[in-house]
Amino acid sequence: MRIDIVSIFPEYLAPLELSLVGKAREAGIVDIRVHDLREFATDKHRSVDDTPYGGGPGMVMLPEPWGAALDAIRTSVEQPPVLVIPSPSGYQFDQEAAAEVSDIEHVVIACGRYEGIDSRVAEHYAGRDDWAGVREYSIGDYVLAGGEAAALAMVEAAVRLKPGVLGNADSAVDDSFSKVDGAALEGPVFTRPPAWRNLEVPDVLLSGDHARIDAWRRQQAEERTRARRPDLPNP
Ligand code: JEB
Repeated sequence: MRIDIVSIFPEYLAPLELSLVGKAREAGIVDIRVHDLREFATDKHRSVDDTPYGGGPGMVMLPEPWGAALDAIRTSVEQPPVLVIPSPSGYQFDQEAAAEVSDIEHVVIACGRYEGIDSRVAEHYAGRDDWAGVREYSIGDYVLAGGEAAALAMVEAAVRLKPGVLGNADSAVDDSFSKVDGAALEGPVFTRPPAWRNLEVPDVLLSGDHARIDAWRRQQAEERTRARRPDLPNP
């Protein structure tokens, strides 16, 4: 899988060299390339933004540098990529979306700043038959200052689903939000020591009675889901 990320703050994407995603890159499972949008600005001041038509606060990203950057990436590959645009007004980037993105051979992520990217960029690439579509996604109902933090979240959520990335091949499908086992949150987890600062691990987990342990875990997960996320399915 290949992921190109375009941003005016390419250093913001440095954490993609670390931990799980960094190891997946070293293993050749994912090829991630970060590009500086400003290198595609052509005027004397390397401008990437201008005032919004119709008035209002802030600035909007110019379509020309985005067109130049995205066309250059497209020219460097044979197959049509999917364009992903993080946006506070996007479709929800949930576990299902992460699984879909993890199955795409080439994803290009366009990280905006200011008030976002001129809307014609998404419209243009959605209508081109040498691109495989445009997906605008939001990672949650809060407002970020740009698309980079969202891109980090999306890449990590997608890459960890790739075969060979997790040590345990089964653990990715067993998580909270996986549609495999209903959609309940996971319950509390514990490790050694059995008592820490006057807090004890629940006896049932030390009992060795796996039927009782499974029943307890299911009940804890359902209780937590009811309390914290009444919007989620809970069998
Ligand atoms: C993503 C972004 C901005 C109005 C418009 C733009 C580019 N869940 C999310 N919250 N915010 C973003 C996001 C995602 N995904 C997000 C891209 C951009 C925010 N902004 C700032 C703020 N208000 C610019």
